[in-house]
Formats: sequence, structure tokens, C-alpha cells
Amino acid sequence: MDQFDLTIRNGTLATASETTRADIGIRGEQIVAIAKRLPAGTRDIDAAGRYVLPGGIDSHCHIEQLSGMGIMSADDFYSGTVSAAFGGTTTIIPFAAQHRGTSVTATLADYHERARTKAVIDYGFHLIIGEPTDKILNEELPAAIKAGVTSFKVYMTYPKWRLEDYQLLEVLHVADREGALVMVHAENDDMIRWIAKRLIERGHGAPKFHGVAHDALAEAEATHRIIMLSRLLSVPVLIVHVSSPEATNTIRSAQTLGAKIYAETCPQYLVLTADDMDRPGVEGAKWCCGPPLRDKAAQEAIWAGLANGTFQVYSSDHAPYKFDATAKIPRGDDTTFKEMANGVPGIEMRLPILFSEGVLKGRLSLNQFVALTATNHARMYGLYPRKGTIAVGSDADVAIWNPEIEKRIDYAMMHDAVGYTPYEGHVYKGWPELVTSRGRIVVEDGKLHVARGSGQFIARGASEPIATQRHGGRPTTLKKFIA
Ligand code: DUC
Ligand code: ZN
Repeated sequence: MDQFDLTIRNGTLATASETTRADIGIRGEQIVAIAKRLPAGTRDIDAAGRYVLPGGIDSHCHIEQLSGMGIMSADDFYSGTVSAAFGGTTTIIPFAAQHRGTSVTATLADYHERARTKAVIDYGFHLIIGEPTDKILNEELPAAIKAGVTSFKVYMTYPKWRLEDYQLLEVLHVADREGALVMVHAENDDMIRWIAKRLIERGHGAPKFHGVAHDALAEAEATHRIIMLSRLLSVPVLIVHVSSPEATNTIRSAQTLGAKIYAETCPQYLVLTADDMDRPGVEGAKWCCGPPLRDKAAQEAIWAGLANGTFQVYSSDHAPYKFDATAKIPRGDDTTFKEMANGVPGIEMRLPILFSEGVLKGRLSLNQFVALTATNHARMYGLYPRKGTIAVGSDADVAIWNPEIEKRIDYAMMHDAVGYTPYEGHVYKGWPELVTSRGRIVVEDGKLHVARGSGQFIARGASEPIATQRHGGRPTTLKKFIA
């Protein structure tokens, strides 16, 4: 037998279903052997005392993307993917954003060009659909799906992106017919705008009022509504960045009724609260994201949802906006929460936060960690089993975790281009030490070892169903009349 190019030996290997003591043999870009004992490869890594896990998949991040408000994110495909890799992530699925009046086909070509020469790890794209015209629904989306872009994101809020219920039904119907998964930002735009107008009129423009405007009931209402639209057509949806107990409970009760509702949450909702927005002047803008940070009780509800399977995926929603006039504070100290770019960075902190606060504090098993950070993303977004697991034949995308390392967060440690981290001063234990992507060592000894542009676009297949509480689907007669 030919020698392995790379071996990772003596570690504790975990997948979404098993934890074992095993060695991995890698040849070229793939894992070719897993066994209790393997001979040393050309390069041999001793993983004694470490966890050997699938590299993370971050299926919700905004990289080199123009927001609904027309603001460019601080990270391009180089800094965004380098930062992801240092945090143990080996595949990202950011958004190609179709703005009104532009074509999906041109948008995708543009994002391919942005990523091709810069990404250091593998990537796919979801499409944000800003305007579902007939041409887009019937020609451009089917072509995008054939080209491996098999998921769309739609918004129920933000004036430039918000879709009406009728349009949401159109998108769900096409996704069902063509085999794509629909991700939904669920917040009631009218409720938020109504509250915000009154707050601003009364001089309440400080960052903390962002949280007041984005009431948890606005999230719960839109969550309930998209669930009803999804059930009407028996088409699955994935509700992204869930932040509140109200929305979590709404999702869980729909899942127990058999609806095909998937859900995602993010690190900011686990370890930050609305108090973080309440700082002198406009400093709190660094903690403004949508949906907003809530309270301790909401954190507990989100942790419970991760543990009990209400959430299938945990992503960063990395939305890197600089704390300057280009993004967070366009009018300096006079900027109101309505004018600030929405979003927090977190692509590098996503996995360390869940490992430290979830696995090491006993809230989640190591296998749940793997499912939530890698395997379920791969299954739901059509990457499995090439990505998201450690198995013979899978890409050699591996992160080796040292559970003993503890770090106090200082922005100087980060590799993004944002200029601050909302987790400054937090202490987290358990960090990835070595990361491989398709057999290449990407990060080792705190250094990057691959070239700009060495990541590849991965054309994705169809979404695989994931078990939620009960997954039967409401019997419907509607489908046979409208197919
Ligand atoms: N909210 C969004 O809707 N998108 C990006 C980031 C955020 O906070
Ligand atoms: Zn969103």
C-alpha cells in the first residue's frame, strides 16, 4: 500500500454520531483510511490529547457583499476565509445578493469572480432574492440550481429586500419544483418600522433602542407567518438567526406537528445580551444586529433549543461592518440606530464559543457540536458526504482541537478586517490548533500555510431531510392542484 501523504494519529475522533480513538490516513485531497492504528504518513501529526473533528461549515456569513442598505462588508473573500479557517471552519456558504433591477445570472457571475482569486478554503453560494420576477423565478433560479447554487434566502423585513407573502409563496413554489432550500429572515417589517419611527421622533436614537424596535414579537409573528406559508405548500423552510424564546417555541411547536421547519441560531444569541448595546454614545452600534441581542432568559431558551434539536444548524451570520462612517456610524456621534449597518462579526469565534460554552460546560455532547457546526449544514445544503464528516472518501477537511487552551479575547488575535470584536475580553476554552482543507494544512502554529485563491467553489446538490421532532408533513391536497 502506498504511504499516506498525511496522517493524524492518536487523537479522539468525533462525528455527528460517534466518538472513537482512531487514526486518519489522507492521500491527496481525501481521507482514505480510518483505523485504530495506521502507519505514519509522509507528514505525521500527533493528535494525542486532542479532538479530531470535521472542519466546520459556516452556512450563514456575509462576505464581500453589498447589504440591503447598500453597504459593503469589511471582509473580502481573503480576510473572510482566513478568519474562518483560524476558527476551525473549512467551508463557507456566503450570499450572492441579487438587488432589485439586477439579474441573478449576472449577480452570480460577479460573486464567482470576487471569490475565485481570494478564498483560501472551499465555498458555495446561496442567492439572496431581492426581486422574484417571472424571468428570475422561471429561468434564472432553475439555471442557478443546476449550477450548484441550491438554496435561496428571502427577507420579510428591510425595505429594499422585503418580500410580500404572495412573493414568498412564489419563491417557495419554485424551490419545491426545482429542488432548492429556502432560508428566511423572519421579522415583521411593519411592526419594526412603526416602533422605530416613534422612537426616533421622541429622540430615542441610541443603539440600545435598536433592540426596542426589533421586539421579539416582530420575530415571532413573522416566524409564525412563514411557517403557515410553508405548511400551506408543504415546502420546507429554514428560519435563520433565531434569537428569542417566542420564535423558538413557535418553531418547536410547528416541528412537533410534523411541519418541515428547520432553524438556525448564532453565537451572539448565546453569550451577548441587549445590555451590550447600552454603552456611552454610539459605541453600542458594534453590538447591533438583526434580530437583536435579547436577555439572559432568551439565551437560556436558545441553549435549550440547541440541546433538544429545535435548531439543526449553528452559523455565524458574520456581518462585518466597520465602526466608522462607511458602515456603523455614517453620521458619527449623531447616528441613530436606523442608520447603522446591522450585523456583528463572528466567523472566527463561532466554533470556539460553542465548544467552550456548549461542550466543555456540558450543555452539548461533542457529537451534537459536530452535527450543529458541520454535518447538518452539509446535509441540508447538499454537500454531504463530501463535506461535514470524517469518513473514507470524504474531503480531508479536519480541525484538531486542543481542549486545554484558554484565551482571553483581544481583537489583535482575529484575522478579519473589521477592526473590533463584540467578544472582546470574553474568555473561552478549547481552540482549534491545526486545520486542513482537502488535505492541505491551512492553519498550523498560529500561521496560514496556503495561498490566496486556493479555495474552490463547490457546486452543491439537493438538500437532504434532517430529522426534527417529527417529520411527516401535513397531509395536503393543495399540491396536486397547483403542481
Ligand atoms: N442582520 C441581517 O439581517 N443581516 C446581516 C446581519 C444582521 O445582523
Ligand atoms: Zn438575516
